[in-house]
Formats: sequence, C-alpha cells, structure tokens
Amino acid sequence: MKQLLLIFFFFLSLSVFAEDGSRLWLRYEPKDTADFLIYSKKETATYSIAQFEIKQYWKGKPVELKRMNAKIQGAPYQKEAFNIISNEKTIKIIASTDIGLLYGVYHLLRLQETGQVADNLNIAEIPAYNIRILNHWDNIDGTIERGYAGSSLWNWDDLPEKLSPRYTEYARANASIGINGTVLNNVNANPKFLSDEYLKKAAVLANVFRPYGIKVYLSVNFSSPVILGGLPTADPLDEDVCRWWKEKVKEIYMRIPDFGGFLVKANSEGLPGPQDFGRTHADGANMLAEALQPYGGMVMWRAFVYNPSSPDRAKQAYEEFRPLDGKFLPNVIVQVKNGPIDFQPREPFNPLFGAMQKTPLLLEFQITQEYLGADKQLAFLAPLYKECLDADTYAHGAGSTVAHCVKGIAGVANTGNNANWTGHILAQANWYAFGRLAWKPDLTSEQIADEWLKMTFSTDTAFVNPVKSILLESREAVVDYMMPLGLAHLFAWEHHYGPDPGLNIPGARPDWMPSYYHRADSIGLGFDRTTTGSNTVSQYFPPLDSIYNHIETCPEDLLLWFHHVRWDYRMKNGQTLWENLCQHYQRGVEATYRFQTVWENTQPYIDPERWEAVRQKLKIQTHDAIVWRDTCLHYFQTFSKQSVIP
Ligand code: BDP
Repeated sequence: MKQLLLIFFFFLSLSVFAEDGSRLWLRYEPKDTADFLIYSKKETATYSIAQFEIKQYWKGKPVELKRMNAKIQGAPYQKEAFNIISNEKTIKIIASTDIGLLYGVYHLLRLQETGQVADNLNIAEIPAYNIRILNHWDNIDGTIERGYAGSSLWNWDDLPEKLSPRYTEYARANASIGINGTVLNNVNANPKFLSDEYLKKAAVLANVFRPYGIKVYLSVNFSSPVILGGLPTADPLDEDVCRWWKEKVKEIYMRIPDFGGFLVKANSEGLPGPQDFGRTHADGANMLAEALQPYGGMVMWRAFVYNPSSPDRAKQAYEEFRPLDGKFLPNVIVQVKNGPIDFQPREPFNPLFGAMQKTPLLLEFQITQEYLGADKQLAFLAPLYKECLDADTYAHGAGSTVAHCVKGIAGVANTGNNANWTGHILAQANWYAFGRLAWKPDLTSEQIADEWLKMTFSTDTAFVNPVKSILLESREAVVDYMMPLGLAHLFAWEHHYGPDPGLNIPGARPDWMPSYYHRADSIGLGFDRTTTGSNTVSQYFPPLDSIYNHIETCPEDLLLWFHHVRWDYRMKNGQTLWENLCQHYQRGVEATYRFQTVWENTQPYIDPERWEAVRQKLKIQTHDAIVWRDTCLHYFQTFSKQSVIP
C-alpha cells in the first residue's frame, strides 16, 4: 500500500514543470478526458505503474492490460515481451508478466507522442537481449569517474533513510526505453560498497527500481577479502577466500533477493586480480560465479586489460582472453568494450567479438562522452553504436555481425545530478539511443533520432528534420575535427577533452602518450598493425584480416589505425594523405558552424530555456573544434613539412 501511495505522489509531482530539461523524453501531457480503462484485478507495484501511465497520459481508445503469454512469432516465451493489438473498440496490451505490460505501455505512449498510432495495431516486441544494463562509474564520495553532469545521483550519505524523488524518475526513464539493470558503482571499485552499511543503502535503491523491472548490480574490488575481510590473501583458489565470498554473497541476497551480480575490473590499470596470485581471469571469475550461482546471480568480467610493455595495446585483450574461451562457468559473461583500445571517436570493432565462441559476451559502450567532447559537444552516438553492432565479424561466414555475437549490452552512463541529467541537453539522446538499441539493435539511427526529438521537443517537421540531420552528422564531425582517418588517442593528459598530440611526459607509461598511437614521423602517419607491423590484423577473421592488411582495401576511415601511411600517399579521391587530413579537420569545423545555424532557426519551435542552453553549448563546440583542428594540423605539419591547406 505504502508503495502504491508513493507511486501516486510521484506522478502527482510530475504535473508542475520548469523547462530545465529534467523531463527528458517523458513529456506526456495529462489528458482531461474521462477514461474507459479496463484493468485486471491483481495489483502489483509494476502493474499500478502501468495503469497510472495509461490512465494519466493515454488519449486514445480504452486500453486493456492483459496478463497472459504474449505471442511473439518465432520466439519462445520471454518474460519481457509484449503484444499490442487493437480492434475498433479497444487496445489490448498482452504480456506474460507485469514488466512486459509496462514495456508495452511505454511503447504505446511512444507511438502516441510520435504520431504513429494506427487504427489497427498488431505489434509484437521482444527484446534482442536479456541484459540491457547501465554501468555507473560513481564513487562513494559522490564524484563520477568520467562523469560530466554533476555529482552522483545516489546520495550515499542520506541513504538508506532518505529517498530522492530522482531515484524513481531515473527508474521510470530507464524502464521507458527497456533498460533492465544498473551497476551502481565505479568499476574502479571501493571495497566499502560490500560493507553492510552500504549494502543497506543499495538495498533501498533496489526497492525503488524493482517495480520498474531494474535489477541492481555492484562492481567489486578483487581484494575485498583482504581489505574488508582481513584475510591474508585474495587468491581465488584459497579456501578461506572462497568461503568469504560465499558468505558475502549470502549477505547480499538477504538484503537484495533479486540482486543481479558482480561487475569486475581485475588486473587492469593497476587494480588487483587473480593474476597477482599466478591465476587466470577464468579462475577469478569462476570463483565469484560459484558463489553467485545458487542465487541466480552472474559475473560480468571485463576484458579491458593492457600492460605497458606490450608492443601494441590493441592486441592485448584478445591475447589474454581468447585462450580462456570455454574455461568460464556458465554464469560468467565477459564484458568487452566496443573497440580494442578505449572508446575512441572511431575504432574498428574489438576482435574478441566472434572469437570467443564458447563464452557469452557483453558488449560495453560508453554513453558518457569521455572521448567525444564531454558535456560540451554534440555527438549523437547512435551511429557509433550502430557501426559496431552492424559490423560483420565473419566468425561464421558473412552476416555474423557483432550484434549477433553478443548476449547483452552495457553502457557507461552519462547521468548525474544536474537538473537536465546529462549536462548537455542533446546528450539525453545518447541515453535514449543506448536503451532503444539494447532492446532492438536493428533500429536505425535515424528512427531513434526521430523518436527522441519528437518526444523531447516537438513533432513539427520544421524542427525535427533539420535537427535530426545535425544529430546524425554530429559524431562524424567529432571524428573529423579530432581524429580522422583512423587516428586515436591524441588527447591531453588525464582529462581526455582537448588535444595534445605532442604530449611527452618523461617516465610516464608510453601507451598513455599520443605518440604511441599516431606514430608521426618524416615519412608518414599511423600505426602499422599489418602482418609486417604488429600483426593485429591477424586477430580478425578472413576476409577482414586481408582487407585491413592491404592499404588499397583498408577502409579509409580506419586507414591510420592499421597502416603507417606516407604523407604523399594518394587516397581514393586522388589527393595526398596530407591534403585529406587537412580536409577532414576543416570539414569537421565547418559542420559545427552548420550545427549553430540550424539551431538558431529552431527558436520558434521550442522553449527558450532549452533553446538557449543548447545554443551556448554549440558555440563552445565550434570554438573547441577549431582548437582541435589547429593544434593537430600544426603538430603534424612539423613532420609532413607541408603547409596547412585552409
Ligand atoms: C578509461 C577511463 C578510465 C576507466 C577505464 C575503464 O579513462 O577512467 O577507469 O577506461 O574502463 O576509458 O576501466
């Protein structure tokens, strides 16, 4: 009852709004017509939310929410699936679970908001993956690693006693786009998150999220048995260590009965892990998996590993993890970043996709724009996500896309406690796009941009069409003015915002220096990863290995990723590498001017607050794009010895 009341007051509170962007894409207006809804009798918290949403915001024919097995063609029973079927009089949302019904409700409201309600609906939706999860890199002190939208949403000091209304808003936003899991804390995990004090706090968040179908997970530090438990070792084969984890897991499930499991970053960037004891990643992951198995929990073990002495960072995850294929317990899923290095504006897909055939993989995207302009620059990431999901690994012949090789999708969240959630209002689109693609990877970037703009701002085509075009262009523009043609990691030290291609800190890790990546010299530019270079190309299945290996067949947008290319090399357009490089940088800057012009013209269509906020950000973007272009070209010019072409 208490929960139902809370839900009621939450929805009541949504009736007064300031235009600060806090409403995200959930801007349904309450209706003033009488309602003719048909409800089923048994009320759960999830069912009540579904009812409230329809009752308040649905403006069409009466809706019946019906709990029975959804009929999804060709797919077995799936608890999150739903049907929406209408006749002349009513619309039925059918699902076998309440969460399926809630997803159906949000789908129907989306159709309403985007003007797509047809007379006879016959919809069958089933999520492509069971795991659609956000990773929060949030710390105990409220900071967020690589977060640009304020502090953490979780007020650890006030929990478990005090609940922020934003916890519910967060859960609702996620449920509306199908996200069903959240890792609350940073992968660089503080062991304290496993203390009883913090488990109580996490349990309260789990209670808020549960009715929205969202499970809570925690990142864990591999040394927890030592730091928290006082044991002399964290060796995964040590009996006391295993016992400690089993006890800890039992404690967690007493507090959070549907706890999702652990996310682990181990033996990566200085963090502890099984290799400290001469054990493998599989030994470490399996030990945790055994502890979680009786409760149905899982281990998400990250493959983001590299050590400073390797000649090519891009090869390492594959080299360490490929030999372990088949050695993980069934409730381990290996979490792999989309590219082999680190969320760069453009990377080829990670060659582990397709190569780990006996191990389930979880694809990790970054939603927060660590390397794509933070909260200051517009970079709509659906095209980046699609590029990876649609990439053909050729693991089982043509058509073995990355989307087919993975069992779930994780996204490093871009949310914080800013009123508008994501810092840049247009970056809300990236949270939205992530959720939609994790549910349905074959949506197009254009469809997603269209939906999001209509729900967030206006359905007027005079607004939607031009803004959609700049959203769709924006990620490529960032690639152009930061790192075109397959360049990577030209960032300044630590903050990963601006450029510093010439950075050279004596004594620092070489693989954290831009020169490690761009390899500029008097001959040319780019990292030779061909068979005569670091031979990373061999990690890809044929025919990709050979396509990437030959300069003539390598796609030009990845050319400098795989090849060290002469400055005077003739590209497909007949001009030299140097000339092309100048053109890309210039093209990127010009695109940002266009973003400003398009946005200036949207003033009549949207509220002044959000219009002005975006306008200012777009001005910063142009300024910073110019800095990128000029810094990089002037630096590379010292090697090419040619003048910068304006
Ligand atoms: C890099 C970030 C670093 C993260 C790391 C990771 O710079 O802050 O801890 O990835 O994914 O992108 O573990």
